[in-house]
Amino acid sequence: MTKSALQIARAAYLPKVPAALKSAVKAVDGEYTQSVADQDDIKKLFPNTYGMPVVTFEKSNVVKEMPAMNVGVILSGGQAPGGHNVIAGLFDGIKAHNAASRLYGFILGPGGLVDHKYKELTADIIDEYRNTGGFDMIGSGRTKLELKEQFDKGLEILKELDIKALVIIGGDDSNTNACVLAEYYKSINAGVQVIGCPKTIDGDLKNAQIETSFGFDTACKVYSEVIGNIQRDCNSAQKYWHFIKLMGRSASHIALECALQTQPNICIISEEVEEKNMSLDEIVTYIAEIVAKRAAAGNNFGTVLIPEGLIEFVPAMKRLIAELNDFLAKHDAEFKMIKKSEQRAYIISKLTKENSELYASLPEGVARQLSLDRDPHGNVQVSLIETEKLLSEMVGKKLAEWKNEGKFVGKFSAQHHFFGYEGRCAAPSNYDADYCYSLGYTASCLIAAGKTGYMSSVRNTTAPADQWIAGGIPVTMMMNMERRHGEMKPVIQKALVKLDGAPFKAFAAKRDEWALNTCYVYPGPIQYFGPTEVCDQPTKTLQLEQA
Ligand code: FBP
Repeated sequence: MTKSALQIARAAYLPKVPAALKSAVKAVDGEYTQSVADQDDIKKLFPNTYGMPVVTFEKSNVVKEMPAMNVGVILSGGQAPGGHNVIAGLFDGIKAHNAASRLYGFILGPGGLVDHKYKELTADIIDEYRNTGGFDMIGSGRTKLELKEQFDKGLEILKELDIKALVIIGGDDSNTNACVLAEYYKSINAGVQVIGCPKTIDGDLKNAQIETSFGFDTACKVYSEVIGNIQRDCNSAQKYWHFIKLMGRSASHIALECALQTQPNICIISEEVEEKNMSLDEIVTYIAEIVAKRAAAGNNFGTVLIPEGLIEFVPAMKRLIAELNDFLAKHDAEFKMIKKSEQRAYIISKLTKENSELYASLPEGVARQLSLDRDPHGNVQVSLIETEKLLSEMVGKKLAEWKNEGKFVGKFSAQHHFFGYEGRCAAPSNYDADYCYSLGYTASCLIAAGKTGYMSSVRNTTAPADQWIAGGIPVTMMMNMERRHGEMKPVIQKALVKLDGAPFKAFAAKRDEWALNTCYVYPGPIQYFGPTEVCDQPTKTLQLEQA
């Protein structure tokens, strides 16, 4: 396989790790823990894994002989830069404990465990993938591991391969399921430990114990590079407004981080929209007013960042989608009989007044998306809605009205972008390469210490890597009860953008200045070699949160 010069040089990069992991370690148990909420319920549901102490690994002068052990690993959900380094760290860790230990990767996500699809990960395979982006070493998938039958089927192959520990690398849902699996295997004395690792570019798996999910750092840096490039283009030609949608299924952490890195004219934060109960029209008016003010100063250009999940945070849209879901589920046959050209009018005539008016105000394409393309569960596929086009069309319409009224004197011409897949498999930044390798290595230490139901944790990551703290957090500690598909379930709390948190406050303090003036920052591409202030900076979000 032909490799780029960077790939070849990058393969030799040695990730920086916490000082404790450079020698033999001892596990130091901290205080016993409680779940973040609903303690009685969670305790009842996890009798074998509830309340365990936080673990920290410290340097030990005693090198203990560990028995050889087979370990399995699964990549779950969307790709995130650094996944291969988690596996490399895990591999090096179990080999350091005993050279005869073996690592098996389950193919294409949790489904590989259930369907018994796996491959042994040997040193030559691992070396091929060190410091590379992507999940292609073993692939990933979105099969949910949640049923007893799946757990039992998985146990068959774990027994066959003599695997004593399983590491699940995933987001909040996958780690919740990892914990349920840990509890189940412990309850039946299966002899299999389960350890989780925090992954997702969305950055929404974080809490008091987990500073960040891996991949967020690299993905945001890739998007910020491109946003910076667009801003320079935009500032050079001074003729376009760029509407840029950024990935992040639900939370707006990516949009916020990119705004902090690039200082765009506008960035919408979904959590604020929900908190302020903003309508689509209010969002459009907010954008149009900035466009008009900049135009009045002769600046017919600008940038707008839009989080992918925005639509579902607009309370009125949420209500419209809910009514549409119910209505179309009940009247599916009747709806399909109606001529395409008449479907829109039909829906407008059937919805309640508020929803009908909102639906009628939507551009044709978006309205069609809402009523036609549904997922297998009958839900609107909101991620397919081109929010960037929806907003720019509505802004354009409003500005045309204002032009007639003499309130807008400029030109408005829009370009659209969606950045998501471009960043999910990028070569991990130094931060992610180091963080991921350390998470994987720490997972091996948790396994060696006999732990199960823990998430690998590496903290203090705004300090130099030497000072990072490796350990493990009981997953039950991060859980609360939430309604999911009509049932109360124990889940890890999803971390949305906190409006009283330092990153949002830093953005809110500056956004008016960025809106009217042109304060663009051009972060440039991720640098893998060079001075530490260029190569090793964590995200602004993390720096502000930890300050
Ligand atoms: P994870 O939460 O599984 O890490 O995935 C996040 C994500 O990248 C979202 O940002 C995005 O909405 C979604 O995956 C896209 O999913 P898919 O890869 O299935 O198209």
